[in-house]
Amino acid sequence: MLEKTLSIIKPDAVKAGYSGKIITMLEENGFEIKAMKKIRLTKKQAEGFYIVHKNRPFYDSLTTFMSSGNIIVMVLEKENAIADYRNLMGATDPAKAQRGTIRALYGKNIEENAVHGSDSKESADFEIPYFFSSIEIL
Ligand code: DGI
Repeated sequence: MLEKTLSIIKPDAVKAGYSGKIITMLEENGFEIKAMKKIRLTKKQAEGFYIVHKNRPFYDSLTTFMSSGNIIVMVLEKENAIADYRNLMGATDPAKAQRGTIRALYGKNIEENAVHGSDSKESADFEIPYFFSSIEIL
């Protein structure tokens, strides 16, 4: 099924200059970029985005990190986009991510792990409109 998913290039990867390489990987793997912008989240906006994690011990650290620098948010489209992009990202901890995945190549540690991707259709339905209105999506 043709699906949309939300992708974020996180502050660590934007700062390190990996954005272009990551976008190339997305295109080479068949993802079409339907919307894209570079923004910087406030702490409150990062907290709202990660609200499902509000009771996790790393919530404050994660949202501080996500608001520490510029990010690139994208809507990606492809057959089976949600699961396929999760596979291309690799495991949350870059040290455990399969070789050749974005996190294995460009992630630093379990928090500064280069990219985000929606983990389900329900997440994508919350995350895409968090950043984009319908007229901003091709
Ligand atoms: O969907 P993922 O990004 O792979 O992972 P997740 O939904 O379990 O967690 C969301 C983000 O929270 C993850 O990309 C990085 C951060 N995180 C997850 N587990 C830990 C963590 N950060 C720290 N510091 N420690 C953790 O154990």
